[in-house]
Amino acid sequence: MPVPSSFNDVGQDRQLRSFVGWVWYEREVTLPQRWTQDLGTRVVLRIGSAHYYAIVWVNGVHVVEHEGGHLPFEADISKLVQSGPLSSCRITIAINNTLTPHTLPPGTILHRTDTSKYPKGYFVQNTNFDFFNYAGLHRPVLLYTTPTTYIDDITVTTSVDQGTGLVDYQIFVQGSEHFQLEVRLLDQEGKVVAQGTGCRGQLQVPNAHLWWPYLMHEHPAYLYSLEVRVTTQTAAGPVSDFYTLPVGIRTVEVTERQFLINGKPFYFHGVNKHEDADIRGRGFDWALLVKDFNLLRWLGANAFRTSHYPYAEEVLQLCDRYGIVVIDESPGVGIVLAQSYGNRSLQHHLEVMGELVRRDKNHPAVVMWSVANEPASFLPPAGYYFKTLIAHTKALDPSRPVTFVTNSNYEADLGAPYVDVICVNSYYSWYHDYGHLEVIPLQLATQFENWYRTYQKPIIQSEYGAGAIPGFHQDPPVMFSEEYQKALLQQYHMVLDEKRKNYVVGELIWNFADFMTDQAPQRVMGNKKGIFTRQRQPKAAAFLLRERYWQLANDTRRPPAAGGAQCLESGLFHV
Ligand code: GCB
Repeated sequence: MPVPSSFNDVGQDRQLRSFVGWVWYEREVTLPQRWTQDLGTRVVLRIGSAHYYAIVWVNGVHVVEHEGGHLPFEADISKLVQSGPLSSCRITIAINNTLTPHTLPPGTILHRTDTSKYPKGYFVQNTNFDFFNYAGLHRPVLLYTTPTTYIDDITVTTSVDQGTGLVDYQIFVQGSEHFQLEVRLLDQEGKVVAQGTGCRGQLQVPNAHLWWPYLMHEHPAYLYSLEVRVTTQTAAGPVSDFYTLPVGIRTVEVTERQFLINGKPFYFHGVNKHEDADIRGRGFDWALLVKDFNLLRWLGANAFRTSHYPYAEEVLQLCDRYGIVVIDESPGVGIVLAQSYGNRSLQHHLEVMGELVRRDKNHPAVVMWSVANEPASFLPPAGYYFKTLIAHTKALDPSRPVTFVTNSNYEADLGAPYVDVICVNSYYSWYHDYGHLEVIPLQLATQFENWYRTYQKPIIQSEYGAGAIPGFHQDPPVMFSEEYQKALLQQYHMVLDEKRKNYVVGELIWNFADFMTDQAPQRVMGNKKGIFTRQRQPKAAAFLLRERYWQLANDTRRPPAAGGAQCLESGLFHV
């Protein structure tokens, strides 16, 4: 089984494609002698993502368990690999993709007991979300080393005071109480612009280059490098752990009507994505990722939401580097059962937010956390649930706004009082009023007016769209034709253009690309609301959005004629 990849689509086996339960991965590796002989070396096993529940053994010894399919976890395996004569190391990972009312995302196992219809013991996995529950080792599994005294974590927050960038840092060191800590901030030319010592402090950068979103500034996405060195004295001499963190200096703020980045109004014009592609499923793939970034830049998109779970860290690294703003979403999708609002579910959700914030807090591209997508936020326990969850997320990271994405009625939504920005999904003339594009302007305007009147908070149209099967054409437009997809978007745009003068601060199309779903009569080999196909080729709507996004970015600037936006430079990745 290749890693990283979902296991579902690489085989020729129907049962493996829809398998629910335990799968086992195992691999034997030979470690360099220094790793196994030098007791001053700490050896760590890191798993980027294992969907959903994972148990890990090294040389047959249980080392770690993890719940949650979209965030990394690791285990210090030094003692295990340094205790015997072996320089080989057998890594065994058992993964179970079963979703229950208490997992994130939740799901249910339906036992079919009618023996006239189903064999004994028959069950199926049911989910309340609209994407295929791909499973396996979706991201790299790595072995790495540090000295035994090492940098465990860094937290950086930034602010700006009259042109001076302020970089507050906090560094957590493990392994010893006695060490020296040096910190340097370098600009893109490699010049040291500020330095400090000790675990916590503030670096000041006069005339700082701010981190700006793509298309919002001539030189977007300026990144400094924070170099952190922790040194301990050992019998063999000084030993250092050294880490470089890209730092973007920028501020984020929400007012009654605006979303401000560096004090300037920011309008999200972008997409919702999925980690999804042919064959590899949700498996990480550099070529696919760079293709997606080239498409985002071609489109003139300045933002996306990580619908509906945390994406690979490499995705966020590229967002930092290209100025693509991110709404970073937890796997809280499809929370619709009353059972999923109890203490057990809430406790797990709080832990997941902790893992997510710890992983992504230092990315300048991340400007807002989304704790959930389309929960049944009208159910009585939802008020307490979202109040607690959002307060917890703000306590973990006071520097960013927090939201969840709703499709509930504005009067019934019990979570909305706690969000900073209202993110609302709607599918006018798609899931109702089929074919009646003419009702969109009234229904959409009413939607915005109701939400704003009730909450006086900025609003993002966080999903809208229509399915189109590439190559299906019909004029006048009918559903599933490329013309209908375009025409529906145009109706939305008319209202968005009116309301963005006031309090609407963004629009994110559903979806960037077609993606796989469970099999259902209303899904034709997956969800076809992509403006690109699953193979990343444009439908007619992609050209419409491209024209719009470049205009939104700057009325006088047009998308580059033929060829499209510049490709990311080659040789980008030195991994
Ligand atoms: C939604 C969901 C998204 C679905 C989409 C659709 O509201 O948030 O996950 O894929 O609608 O196409 O039905």
